[in-house]
Amino acid sequence: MESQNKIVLVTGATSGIGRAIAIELANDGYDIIITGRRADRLMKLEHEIKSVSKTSRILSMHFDVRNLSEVESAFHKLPNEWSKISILVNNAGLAAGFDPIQTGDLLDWEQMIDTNVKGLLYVSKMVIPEMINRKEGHIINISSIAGKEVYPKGNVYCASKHAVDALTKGMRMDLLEHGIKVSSVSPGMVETEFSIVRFKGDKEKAENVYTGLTPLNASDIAQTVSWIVSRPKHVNINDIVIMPTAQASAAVSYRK
Ligand code: NDP
Ligand code: 8X3
Repeated sequence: MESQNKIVLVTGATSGIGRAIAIELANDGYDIIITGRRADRLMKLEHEIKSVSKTSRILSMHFDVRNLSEVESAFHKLPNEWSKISILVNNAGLAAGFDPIQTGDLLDWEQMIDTNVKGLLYVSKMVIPEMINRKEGHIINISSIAGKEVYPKGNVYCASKHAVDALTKGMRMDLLEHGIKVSSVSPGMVETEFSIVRFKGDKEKAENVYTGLTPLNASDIAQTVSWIVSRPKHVNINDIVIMPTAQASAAVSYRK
């Protein structure tokens, strides 16, 4: 199988979409580097993948994407046999808060911009040079419908995902001559820990987001990524916007 022994790095693999992507791509036969801040969850996922996949190697890397020196130190410690990363999935991200701009919390804004935009850049900066050396690689940025549209109270989260959309296009242009593919996946509602994080642990508010409709699940996005990375060498999927059937746009959903 062509995918055998290629190395994938997934950021934000401790939960939701990133976790599902790590499992899906391990099942596809890739070697996987899983990353996130929660070391206990990384360890559990490592065991889970090892117990089901006989062909995939797995390595955990523990860092906060917002902290440049942590990111650099993690990559400098990467064992040589793991240094040739073929696929980077920039997935770590979050929405913090759901407030109109006039009452939004500065710390929430900084957390979203530092994670969704600067964190994506820090990790990409570590991975791109080796891809350029090998003239081979694929970067997949997990953006959002919030990177295409703005909705009320989405302000800074939407701005951060619009930045991801712009960076995806910019990376694709700049890396073109190096044979590196750049794609994005832009989902609508996916039921993960995303809303619990956005509403700071308020489970009722988080559950209300999905009331009366069937949202996407993390595995829907993982299968999409698996399809994107399995296209032939001459084919690049620029972007996939993927929504629940019950959602027509960022702000229009049909609830029973
Ligand atoms: P989850 O909250 O379930 O997972 C978020 C992941 O990001 C966790 O693994 C978390 O790991 C990681 N993460 C967050 N902050 C940091 C940080 N500072 N450093 C390192 N890792 C971090 O949410 P989702 O799986 O839903 O979100 C994944 C991506 O998908 C995000 O970029 C999100 O914006 C995007 N998305 C989500 C949608 C949804 O409806 N759920 C729709 C569209 C896009 P840890 O806390 O261990 O560090
Ligand atoms: C997450 C989807 O609609 O909450 O990116 O912005 S949404």
